[in-house]
Amino acid sequence: MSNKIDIKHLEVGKPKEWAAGVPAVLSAFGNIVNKAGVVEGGKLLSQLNQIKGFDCPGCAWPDPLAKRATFEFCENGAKAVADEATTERVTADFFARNSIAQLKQQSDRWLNEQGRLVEPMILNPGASHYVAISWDKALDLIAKQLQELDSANQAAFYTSGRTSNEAAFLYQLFVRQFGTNNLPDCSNMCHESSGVGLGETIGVGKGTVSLEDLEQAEAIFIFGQNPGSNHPRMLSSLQAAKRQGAKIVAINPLDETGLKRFKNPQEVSGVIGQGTALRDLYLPIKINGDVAFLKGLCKELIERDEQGQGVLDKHFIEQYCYGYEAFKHDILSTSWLDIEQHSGLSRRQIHQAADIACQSHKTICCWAMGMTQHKNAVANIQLMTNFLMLQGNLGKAGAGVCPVRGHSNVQGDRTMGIWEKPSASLLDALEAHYQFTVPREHGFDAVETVRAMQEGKVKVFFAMGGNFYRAMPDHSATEPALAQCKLSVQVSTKLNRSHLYTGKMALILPALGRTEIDRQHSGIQTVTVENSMGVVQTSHGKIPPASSKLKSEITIVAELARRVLPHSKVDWLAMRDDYRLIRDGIAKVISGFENFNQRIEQLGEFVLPNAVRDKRQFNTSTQKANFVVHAINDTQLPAGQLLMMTIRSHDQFNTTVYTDNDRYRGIHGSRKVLFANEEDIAELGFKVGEEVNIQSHWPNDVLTVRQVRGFTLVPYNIPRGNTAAYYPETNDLIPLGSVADKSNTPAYKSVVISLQSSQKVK
Ligand SMILES: Nc1nc2c(c(=O)[nH]1)N[C@H]1C(S)=C(S)[C@@H](COP(=O)(O)OP(=O)(O)OC[C@H]3O[C@@H](n4cnc5c(=O)[nH]c(N)nc54)[C@H](O)[C@@H]3O)O[C@H]1N2
Ligand SMILES: Nc1nc2c(c(=O)[nH]1)N[C@H]1C(S)=C(S)[C@@H](COP(=O)(O)OP(=O)(O)OC[C@H]3O[C@@H](n4cnc5c(=O)[nH]c(N)nc54)[C@H](O)[C@@H]3O)O[C@H]1N2
Ligand code: SF4
Ligand SMILES: [Mo]
Repeated sequence: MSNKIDIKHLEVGKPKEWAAGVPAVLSAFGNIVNKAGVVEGGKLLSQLNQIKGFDCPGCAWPDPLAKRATFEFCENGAKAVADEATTERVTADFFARNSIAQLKQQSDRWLNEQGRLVEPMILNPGASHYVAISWDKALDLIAKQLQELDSANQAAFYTSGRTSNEAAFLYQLFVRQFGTNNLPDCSNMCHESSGVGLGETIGVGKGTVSLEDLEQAEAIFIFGQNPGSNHPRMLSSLQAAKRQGAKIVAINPLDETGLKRFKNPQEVSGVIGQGTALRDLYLPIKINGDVAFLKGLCKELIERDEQGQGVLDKHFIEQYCYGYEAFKHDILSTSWLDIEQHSGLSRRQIHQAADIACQSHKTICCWAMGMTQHKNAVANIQLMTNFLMLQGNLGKAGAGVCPVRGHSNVQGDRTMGIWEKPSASLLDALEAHYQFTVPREHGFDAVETVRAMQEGKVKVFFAMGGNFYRAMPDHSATEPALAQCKLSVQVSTKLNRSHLYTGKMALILPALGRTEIDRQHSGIQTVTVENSMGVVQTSHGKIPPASSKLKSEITIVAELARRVLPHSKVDWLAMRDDYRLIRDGIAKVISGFENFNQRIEQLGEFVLPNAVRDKRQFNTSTQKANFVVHAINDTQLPAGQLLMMTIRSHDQFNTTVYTDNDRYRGIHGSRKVLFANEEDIAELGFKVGEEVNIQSHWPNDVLTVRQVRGFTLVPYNIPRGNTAAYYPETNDLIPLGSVADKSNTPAYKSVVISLQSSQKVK
């Protein structure tokens, strides 16, 4: 494959054969020293993920329980810390110099590089610039706008996943006492399909494995995940598992570097040696071919069992499962032709995967966005779970489901009640403890929130972190929807595009970040988070705040709640002054958090109960683990069309772009690339390195042309008919209505596209 592209700023090299090692260490230290300085940077890295330190604001990968290494972080954790601890500042002067129109011309990367937001700002109706406003005036104004609404349901309260448990709990308490369940969150765009899929099959919307399980597993199937970039310390756990003899299968349209070979920067051999080969089998599945593959895998297992090979765990199926006969019938009547055609994998490849499953007594499935962001994402999750159930791989050591979460506290936020579809038990507990009538009607999720704005049903949009405008699909829908709102509010640490595409009036409320010391009346405060494996742990900020005008998210919620709900019996300000009081409330309302304060004071961390893991108990409609029948989805497209997945580079955290490079995939200097199979490039009449416009196609689309321009064609080892491009530059191609069944998650990874030469259109 010729990889010689060097146009404008873009340089394309060969994808890397191993991950981490010395380049990762250099990048980690380089980043933090450049952005935060030697002294603060060093202090931060020494406290990152330590017991009395602070929790990494990067991803939700867990830390080992109790014992920690001196450096318990990865390159991308260091980048996330450096990005927050930057010494650059976005002041009122900055906003005076830069109009909204000018800022809109800047890239996401440039916006983020301007530094930390340091004082509250307001964009008045019709104004061209943000101007400074005092905290009191800003909060009074929001309170007035909320009180003036005809109904509480005319406001929506978004949450991104960095918010602590305490802030999330207080926030949902305020929102529900205000009177709505309109609590969309980034989960709606992320692992919602996992929650929905697992809820129906095993009765718990979370993973069922611990780090120890992962290291003890005999087989690990990794679906649609790129841990080398997005959960880098997962590679250490995979290495540990390999050393114990585990076999690893990677199911991914891209042969991601991090799953090939890992040089552990914590070990001498990782610095100077060859590293550890991780995956034993790589399956180059077609995008969205997982339902077909999983049905093939289950078919292999069931057929081998029928032939007397004793593959299935009959006892588990009989005692703990429901619906096996119908499932078996469906699987056996699925044809190999369909399976091969729609998965893009050969029967031989599926046979090899089945060999690994059959040799294992303890199998884990890990997955991330490659499974959750498709129309049939819920089917993906359910079939993966069903595959595990066939061999009894739930509720036993070394086995289970492992949805690998994104944001560092996205799982905790849900546990705390950030959910537009709260369970009746949560609402009952809130009502009993806080003595107010809770709203019972379900609220809007992220996509529904945009629709409600379009229809004038939501008039105030309040975001606790994140970059809603940029992270959502379809800016042609989101922009006018937000513009119709009377008010939009962003509680933020860094400047982003959601500060530029706003309601008629907009506010920026600058918040303390995870790394910063949070001092309140009762002293320095501690917060808690829950990682991807259900472990709750403390986090203590370590460096002085970026500005004396920052408020903690908790303070912002408490001071707003007191204004909006003057008759509330909740003592908001007492909780603001002492976060232990919030934890006392959590202990009363959320199960698993009994004696919350005592436990974290004594232990620093604890593991939440999990009925499946702990007791093989399945709290589903049937009280059993459910087998579910799903049809194979069609992955064939008409000639001239390609399927595109939108993915993350190694140098971004969601919408925060650190650099224009993607080291492991060999990309330097530009993010406007489309990875495609070289044969497709030729067949469609294009040349490698040519600049193209990308148009998307969706049968129900309201727009006649949906297009992004000027992307360079990069040949890549990807199945025929498939392409990949970076998020968020391509989000405009995804119509708001293109979502997963049941979970309503945007189908960010199933975008049907065609290409046009950018020369011809100009
Ligand atoms: N450094 C860094 N860390 C992060 C983030 C970040 O942006 N940067 N984001 C955080 C967040 S919020 C999240 S949700 C996670 C995301 O973590 P990932 O899910 O690993 O991130 P993506 O880049 O979206 O990668 C999806 C992977 O799925 C594969 N894939 C796409 N479609 C399919 C498919 O149909 N089938 C299969 N089998 N595979 C497919 C892609 O090739 C890619 O390897 O990472 C978290 N951690
Ligand atoms: N095309 C495409 N789109 C996608 C995805 C995809 O794979 N493809 N992935 C989706 C996924 S998985 C997710 S999770 C969403 C992410 O959606 P979001 O969570 O909304 O977006 P982020 O980019 O993580 O938000 C970054 C902003 O959060 C703010 N921030 C950072 N830390 C803090 C903090 O501690 N407190 C406060 N108050 N603010 C803070 C900063 O201002 C920063 O600019 O994007 C989704 N969008
Ligand atoms: S793996 Fe995730 S949580 Fe751990 S240090 Fe890296 S970015 Fe932070
Ligand atoms: Mo995510």
